[in-house]
Amino acid sequence: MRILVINPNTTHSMTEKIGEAARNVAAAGTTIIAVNPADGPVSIEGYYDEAFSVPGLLTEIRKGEADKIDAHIIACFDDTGLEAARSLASAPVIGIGEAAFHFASLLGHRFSVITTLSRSIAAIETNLMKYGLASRCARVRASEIPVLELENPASNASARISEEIERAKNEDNAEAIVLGCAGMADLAQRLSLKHGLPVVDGVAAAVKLAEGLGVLGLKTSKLGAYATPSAKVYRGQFKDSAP
Ligand code: 5HY
Repeated sequence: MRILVINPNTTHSMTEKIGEAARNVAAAGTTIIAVNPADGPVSIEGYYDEAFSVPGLLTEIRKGEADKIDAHIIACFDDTGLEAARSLASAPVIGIGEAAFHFASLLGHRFSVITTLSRSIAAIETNLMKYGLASRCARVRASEIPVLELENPASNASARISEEIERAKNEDNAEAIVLGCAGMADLAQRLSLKHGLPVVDGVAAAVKLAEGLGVLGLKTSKLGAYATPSAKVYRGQFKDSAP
């Protein structure tokens, strides 16, 4: 099967890292195609960046559908544009945040999320409520690391995340940890060994869920919420985006 992994920000080095993390866990016979839009923010930190990342994301979804991709993964922890993408796609669309929450809920009674900046917390908490998993999350914590600092080998990102993991264990009674940024995908295994509890990366979780849905031949329901958008005129710069 072929899985399209879309980094909705426009930082190519992060797309490469995400693609590598996906390929590291992909089953034999699974091809990972990692892309990012040409237009949009270099990183997504809060609601304003999210809004401007969605048009480029949907362009990549549309291309994937035309290419008959077997599944799409939105590799931004806020699951940016997830519902719109599902409305456009027939193949399954999996957000790495939703995937990670479900994996963590299978591994412990309560988990904590460690994301980047405090401004990203609200969207993650809102998604947990939307997905019905807020009661399983002890706390969403910010490591106060800007997203692109995760691309800097000289940064102390891993150490800052480790500090928050220890706080989550001691203060939240967290039994599992979710890494709240696609850019943390390469840290999960090392942090799990260091801190002695499951540390879930959403990219890896999403790949395995996509493979499972693909093997079962399950696709996005087009009844109700994710029904194909109704035909209408779109004007201006989005005139070619009309359903
Ligand atoms: C992400 N931003 O996974 C999110 C994480 C965040 O550019 N990729 C981004 O901080 O919201």
